[in-house]
Amino acid sequence: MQKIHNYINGEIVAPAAGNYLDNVEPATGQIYSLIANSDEQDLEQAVAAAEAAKNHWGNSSLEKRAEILCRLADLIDANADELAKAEAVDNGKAITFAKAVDIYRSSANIRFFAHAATQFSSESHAMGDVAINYTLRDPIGIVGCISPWNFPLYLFTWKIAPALASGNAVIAKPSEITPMTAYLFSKLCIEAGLPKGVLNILHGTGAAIGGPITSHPKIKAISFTGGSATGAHIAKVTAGMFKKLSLELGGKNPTLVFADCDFEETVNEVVRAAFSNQGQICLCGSRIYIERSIYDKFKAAFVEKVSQLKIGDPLDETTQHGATVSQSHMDKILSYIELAQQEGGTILTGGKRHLMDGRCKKGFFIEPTVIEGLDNQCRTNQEEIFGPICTLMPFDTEQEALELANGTQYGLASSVWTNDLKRAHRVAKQIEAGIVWINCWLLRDLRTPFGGVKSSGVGREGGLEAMRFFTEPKNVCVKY
Ligand code: TXE
Repeated sequence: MQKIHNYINGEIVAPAAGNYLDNVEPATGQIYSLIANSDEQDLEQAVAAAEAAKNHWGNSSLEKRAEILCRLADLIDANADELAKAEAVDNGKAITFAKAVDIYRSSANIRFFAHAATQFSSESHAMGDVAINYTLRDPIGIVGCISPWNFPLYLFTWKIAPALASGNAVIAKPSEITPMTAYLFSKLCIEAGLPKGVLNILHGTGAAIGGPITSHPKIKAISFTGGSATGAHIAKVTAGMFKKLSLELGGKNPTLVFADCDFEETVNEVVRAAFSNQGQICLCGSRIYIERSIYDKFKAAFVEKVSQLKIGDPLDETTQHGATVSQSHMDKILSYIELAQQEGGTILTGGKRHLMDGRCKKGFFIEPTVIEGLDNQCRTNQEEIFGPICTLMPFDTEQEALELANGTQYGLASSVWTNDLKRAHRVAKQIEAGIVWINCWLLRDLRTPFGGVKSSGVGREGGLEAMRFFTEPKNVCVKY
């Protein structure tokens, strides 16, 4: 059976202790590869390699770094079909989605930050004719990047690209649930001529290798995307070590539909916002608030559209809705459907595990599920489910819509659907979220700040925010 190995000091290597985890294909429920379950020994090797590589890489010319990173981006594009298939097998997502979103964005991330590095500049502050301050922004040294399973290569590259482009040596850990494309990517790093030790990829569980990465004294910054509970744990572990921390955590994102929206377009996009990637996107709009005067009309059109989503084998090009990522995640989502009914919710469509024939008969498929009749305070509307479930709720006034939208511990993303320009700006200003989309969803410009407020995280990724996170500012004051 294929083994997924680490990438340390420019080479693909087996884990020192020889421990492996099973890797399951979500669409079939079958083990199809084995994953290195790394530990401290592997980490020490990776840190030693990063230590040896960091100064040379950090002092190399921006053009050189950008050239290597662009070569890596080109290699992702050249291998897009293979990578998309690997992502669909490993994660359960539809292959057309994997290609159009995951793999497309992975190379875009790397190319974007390769160019960002060549354009990055630091500040200067003149003090009249007394002095001039200038700020140096040097690489931090060795940084850790820990990524989740919902966008395996996309979020992995979203972190390592700015870390590398700004001159750091990186220890990266992809999710143990979806390690395959990071493994394939390590081979592309060798092909692209990335210098040894500049990037080290360690596979394994959060407990076995994620924890040791976050607490290692030589790793000076941690960029993490994952669950809020894990983020809180990492914040605690790293607090006393004064590491730089960027945490992109969960969401329970509101979608506000006003009666004056473009109806058809809104229905289509709100379906996409709720169910893309089987609802397993931290940005998905899972609480949908609809102005009462169009509630029934919107509900009917929305439910019809959702019930038409084609569930199928992720490798089938016509599939729109693939498998959820694991048995345990599927069980968690199904338990929330049960809970929603106990809390008084009515299922309008979906509500069950979807059973298939043939290759996928043991797959982890869940029907796209729409629920109404719940209040805002119930657990279904407060907790991040991270699956193909959304709730519909009516509202009467803009003020009420805002109170409902802001009524959770999360504050990552939101979308507002209206043709009233003044209202759009007014609501955007008052929503407690790091990201507000007006009449769109997941329209991304990689230069913009990305991240959340409240329990959705600390810090921002994207553009200059990421370049600043991965560099250490030092002010130099020169008296004339
Ligand atoms: O995330 P974890 P899980 C949410 C979603 C999901 C829940 C749990 O609600 O149901 O989180 O998912 C590594 N020290 N999101 O369990 O555990 C882990 O190995 C260091 C939202 O998969 O947070 C993986 O690489 N690292 C989300 C990464 O952290 C640790 C995307 C994320 O895993 C660690 C995914 C530790 N102690 C889930 N424990 C989003 N914001 O997009 C685990 N890890």
